[in-house]
Amino acid sequence: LSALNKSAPPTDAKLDRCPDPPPALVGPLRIEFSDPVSMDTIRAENPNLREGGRYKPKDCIALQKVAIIIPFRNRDEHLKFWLYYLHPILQRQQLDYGVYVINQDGELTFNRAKLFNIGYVEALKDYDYECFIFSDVDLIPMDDHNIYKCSSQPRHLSVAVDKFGFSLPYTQIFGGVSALTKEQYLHINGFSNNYWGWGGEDDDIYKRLAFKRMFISRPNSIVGRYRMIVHHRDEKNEPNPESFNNLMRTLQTMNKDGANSLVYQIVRVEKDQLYTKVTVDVGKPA
Ligand code: UPG
Repeated sequence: LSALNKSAPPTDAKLDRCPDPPPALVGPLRIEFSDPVSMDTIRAENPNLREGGRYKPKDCIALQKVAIIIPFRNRDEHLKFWLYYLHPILQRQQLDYGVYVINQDGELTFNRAKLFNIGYVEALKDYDYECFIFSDVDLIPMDDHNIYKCSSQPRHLSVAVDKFGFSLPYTQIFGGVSALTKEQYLHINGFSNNYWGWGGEDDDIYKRLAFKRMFISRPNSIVGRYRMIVHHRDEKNEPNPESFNNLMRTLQTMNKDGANSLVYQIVRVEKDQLYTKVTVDVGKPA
């Protein structure tokens, strides 16, 4: 038994926690979208990833276990840039992380917030994640000091997007890229399942947080710079005509519309070296 013990690889228990801040960060990054990247290149450049887009540092225990949830449909070119830029950043940040692409099946109206709820549930089937980053597929951070982890308050990471002149369009904004711990997410009953089409679902999340007396933490507007990949409005993601009415009723509906009322069907789960893709049927507006 003692001989066996000697030859056993070191267990996590013998490792120290990773340093904070992570020592390998480089600061401002050059982000551009002119040359397409191939999946094979990205796989080759990230040999330390495990199946499903998983990583954890070898020499220390990560400060947090983080699931990154990306709502998705028909944005393969954007996803490639996201994977190309984010995987190296997340590894330098020494996170214990997994990437979950939640792909809405079919051609019916898109539902971003419901896809986030599904991502939360599906990621927890894999691992005991404690922090959830909810990220659009087309937003790339321009500084690796913008750490993809959670804070004691809900955190909004995409504070200075190039499309908005590198400044915050309004102070309550919580769309783009944001981070909630498991506790913060459950405290607001997750997100609404009832925002179909573009707009409003992110403001509904903000209202839920505010009603629960939480406030938004943010990096400064230098560290929080982002590039958005230029795109047109997608088909079947037209502005939601109900969003204003829904937003008037968040306080009345949030306890019964959210994590506790989520219904969906899994169509397929694919594990790639770079991500876990869960294709789901989210249904359609009632
Ligand atoms: N998405 C798809 N396929 C679609 C539609 C949307 O993958 O057909 C995903 C994708 O991740 C995208 C995100 O949904 O990044 C948001 O949709 P998009 O049309 O890109 O919205 P934008 O106007 O660029 O985004 C801003 C915010 C976003 C918020 C949205 C509506 O960045 O977080 O959800 O406005 O309020």
